Amino acid sequence: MTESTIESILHENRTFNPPETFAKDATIGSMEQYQALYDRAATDPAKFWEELAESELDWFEKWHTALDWQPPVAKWFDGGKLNITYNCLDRHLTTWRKNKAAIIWEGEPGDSRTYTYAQLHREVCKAANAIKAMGVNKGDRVGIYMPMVPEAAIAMLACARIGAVHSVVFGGFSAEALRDRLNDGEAKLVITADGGYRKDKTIPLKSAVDAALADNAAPTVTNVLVVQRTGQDVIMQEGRDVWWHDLVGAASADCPPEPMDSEDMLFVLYTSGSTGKPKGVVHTTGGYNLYTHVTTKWTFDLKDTDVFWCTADVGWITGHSYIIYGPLSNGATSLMYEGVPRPSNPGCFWDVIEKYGVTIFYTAPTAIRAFIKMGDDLPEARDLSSLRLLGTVGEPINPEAWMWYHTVIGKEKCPIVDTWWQTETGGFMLTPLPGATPTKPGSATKPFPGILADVVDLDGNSVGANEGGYLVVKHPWPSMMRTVYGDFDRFRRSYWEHIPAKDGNFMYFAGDGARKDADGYFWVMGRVDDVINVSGHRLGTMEIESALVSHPAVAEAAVVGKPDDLKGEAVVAFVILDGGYTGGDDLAKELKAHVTQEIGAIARPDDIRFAEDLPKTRSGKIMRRLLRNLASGQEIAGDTSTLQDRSVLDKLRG
Ligand code: 7RM
Repeated sequence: MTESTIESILHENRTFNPPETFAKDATIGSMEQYQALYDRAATDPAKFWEELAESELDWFEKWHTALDWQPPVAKWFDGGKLNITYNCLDRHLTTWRKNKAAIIWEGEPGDSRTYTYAQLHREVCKAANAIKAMGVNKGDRVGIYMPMVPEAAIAMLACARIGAVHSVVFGGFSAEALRDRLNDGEAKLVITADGGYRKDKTIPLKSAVDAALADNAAPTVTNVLVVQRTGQDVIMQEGRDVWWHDLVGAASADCPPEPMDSEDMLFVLYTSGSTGKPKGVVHTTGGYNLYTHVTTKWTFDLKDTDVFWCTADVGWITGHSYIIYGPLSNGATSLMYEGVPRPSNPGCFWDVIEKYGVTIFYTAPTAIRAFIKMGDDLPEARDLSSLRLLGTVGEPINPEAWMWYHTVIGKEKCPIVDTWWQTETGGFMLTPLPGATPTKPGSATKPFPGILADVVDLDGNSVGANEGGYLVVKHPWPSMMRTVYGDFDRFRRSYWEHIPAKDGNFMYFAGDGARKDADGYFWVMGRVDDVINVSGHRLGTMEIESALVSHPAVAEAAVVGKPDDLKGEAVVAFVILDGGYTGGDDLAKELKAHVTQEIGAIARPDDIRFAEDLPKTRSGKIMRRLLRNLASGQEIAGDTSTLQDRSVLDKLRG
């Protein structure tokens, strides 16, 4: 965050009450109701969730234990059997929702399709039978590397139908990043497309899969299932690659849902941490189904008439939880959009809202800031009167952007839900309930019922009002991650050992800094580890450093974030070259391209600074804090007494 953002958040004291008409029709329509619900849940969280599991989901067999908590291992609804696709599809077919739109897809260029619940069910069953025929069994992992087309959702649901574990890799990741994730998860099958549309161009996906699998570099993968999307030329490898339309097209539409144990793995999704390679975050079936269901229902105050649009890509957790599982479990209409705002079509989001009468719009602060730059004329030229609720996610929202969203898009009549959560949490942790919670621009307000969140110091003591500290959760919740795929010890170290247990409460350490104000409102300040947040995308500085060091010219690299008006943070890389290389524009360009090749365009450094040396402690640790000051052009702040060689700083300052 920029200094002016921090400044304005610290002094933000405007409050916006839920509009009366909104509160009147809301499921949770007052602060008293929220508080009563919160208090009841906090007294006995397991009982609270158990009652909801009973009333909100369909189970093939009931659980014997609501919560089994052996920190840090939580089992929710152990002994229960269900299938998330039964809750997302089958159960709606015996109601009027059978012919309701489940997914409305607005594609590029000018394509569109709608799937009713009955049609989606049929496509999922066919795809499930197709992947079964390719030898995928319950428990096997399937990589999904797709553009934003309905087949991406169908592929995920097809895996869940037969008990296979999906591992979606964002289509913007490179072949190298894809290969690492396929290998870590030991995927048997990859589902992809020939290509996808991105900003008036097509991106090759199948050829990236080919590159990832070349020379037997991902040996567990035996097949590739390919959706035809762009029609671009691809090479189909005999015996390995199969077209979706051939195999799924011919498959039977009869596929009973596999009865899954509540704690059976549903999916793996990779996310960046402060050390090492990305972590495979593991989510399981019952708890995740319940939590995404209930958070979607209450936070978006869902009605059967809603057209719900979450603008995330299905490659991120937001797409998993709030395009697919949460909305479909509720029988809602979920809109999926393949395009992105771009110079040739800056008003495309407002066109989509007008075209489909979107009622709930959920996007990221970075997008909102980009819209502000594009001017008010674009949204003002469209009819946005269908909107009744707005949401934001991914990074702290600066009060200016919040106010613009509130006035220009929401016309001062739509509540804004600022939802704080993570890949690891599966669903919203801090969020307003729109009919109840008065909002303050820049605050994610209060914990969702059943979530015991707090701000603590490193000893686990709650800090006072408006004092900064670490954001923690003190009681397990149904959709918490269960482990890091293949590395339970890393799970324990990353989330459970930073803060000691207090009064028998183990604390989940989120990696974010926060404060609570005198009203108990949470203000999330951003990461306290070496994770940076670029346009709402989470990147580990160490990943980018490893990518840089893998270039022959680079001896050492240190990556930090620098405040950026549009992206939240920009990537700045300090690079020390090997002897024989000299820094310059060409090499900087080459290194940026190298990072794009190794990870993907989202990790491309904005700024490469060649240096002779890096500021280090006497024990050899890079002092990133000083590099962050340098990168943002600030004065060096704080203690520099542990710095080994003070002249390094002067040289870097130039
Ligand atoms: C959903 C998602 C998680 C990190 C998290 C925060 C930041 C997300 C907000 C936010 C302030 C918010 N998953 N973050 N939402 N910060 N206010 N409403 O983004 O795993 O990719 O990232 O994102 O730092 O730790 S994620």
